Amino acid sequence: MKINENEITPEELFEDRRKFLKLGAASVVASSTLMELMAKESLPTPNLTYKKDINANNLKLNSFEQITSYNNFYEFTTSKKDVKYMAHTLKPNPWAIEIDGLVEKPFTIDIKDLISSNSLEERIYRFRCVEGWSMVVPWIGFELATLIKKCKPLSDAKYVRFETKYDQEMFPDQERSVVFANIKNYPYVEGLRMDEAMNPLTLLAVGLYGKTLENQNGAPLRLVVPWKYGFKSIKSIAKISFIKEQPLNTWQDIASNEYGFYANVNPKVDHPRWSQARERVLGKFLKQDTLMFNGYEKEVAYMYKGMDLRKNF
Ligand SMILES: Nc1nc2c(c(=O)[nH]1)N[C@H]1C(S)=C(S)[C@@H](COP(=O)(O)O)O[C@H]1N2
Ligand SMILES: [Mo]
Repeated sequence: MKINENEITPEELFEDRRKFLKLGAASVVASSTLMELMAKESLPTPNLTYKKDINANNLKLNSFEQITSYNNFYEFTTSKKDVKYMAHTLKPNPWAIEIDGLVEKPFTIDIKDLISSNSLEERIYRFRCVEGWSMVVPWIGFELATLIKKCKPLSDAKYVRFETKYDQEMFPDQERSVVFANIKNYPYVEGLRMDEAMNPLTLLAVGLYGKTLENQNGAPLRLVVPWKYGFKSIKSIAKISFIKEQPLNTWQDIASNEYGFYANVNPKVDHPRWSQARERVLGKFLKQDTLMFNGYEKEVAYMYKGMDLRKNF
């Protein structure tokens, strides 16, 4: 079995690379078993009641350890491995979520009440970061559409805008702005077109693996849009606004030539600096092909009919 150098998992994905290499090239075939052993760990104690996903696509879940130890959360650091050690400054309880903009009546709801007023379900989704890594996550949450209906948006509300909480005590980089060179880039902002927001796949997640979200994954409330690159899935949401015009999302604001508003996973449209044709699942040795709309073409392609996906990246 011949392995191409760029197909080998980067060092940071290995807890003990040297031990791994000592086993030699002959053990490459056995390595997937080894990787599974390395990734195996105890599951968290569940504290949420939810309806299970039947996992119709038979997706292979990443481990709790993997999902909670390799994170993008720039309010803390760009080091994916360090987020979990820094995220203790985030205090997800109590946590107010403000609903405003073009709605019948703006309101604020605490996360506890939001959770208890919705029936939760598990959604096992593929998750693809624009950087080329991916994972499969058993999220717990409810459809964004159910919240939107309760918000009673007015007819000229065409987009939904999300904001991460702004609190320099909880999110160190909001004060230091080491990660984003400009302090004005905070709070992190994301947005969806109304039909995307109402799509049954679009989830507001409050947990994973049966337990309320770890801080590093965006406690207590984060968006999950499985057919879009991971940066659309904004963490630690404190504000949801209904608006008329397409919002400027943080990454588009920082580099509009590299990150657009739509950010639909598309193996045929490369990032200006790298290919999007393939991806590496966390913990896997070999890369795999990236699927159109991340494998959710059947459920979402109709929303983009007639749109130039190269221009609307
Ligand atoms: N507020 C906020 N949300 C964010 C980010 C961030 O830096 N800040 N990173 C995004 C990116 S690039 C990815 S890939 C996912 C990572 O989610 P995870 O750490 O739960 O895997 O969160 C997204 N949501
Ligand atoms: Mo990402």
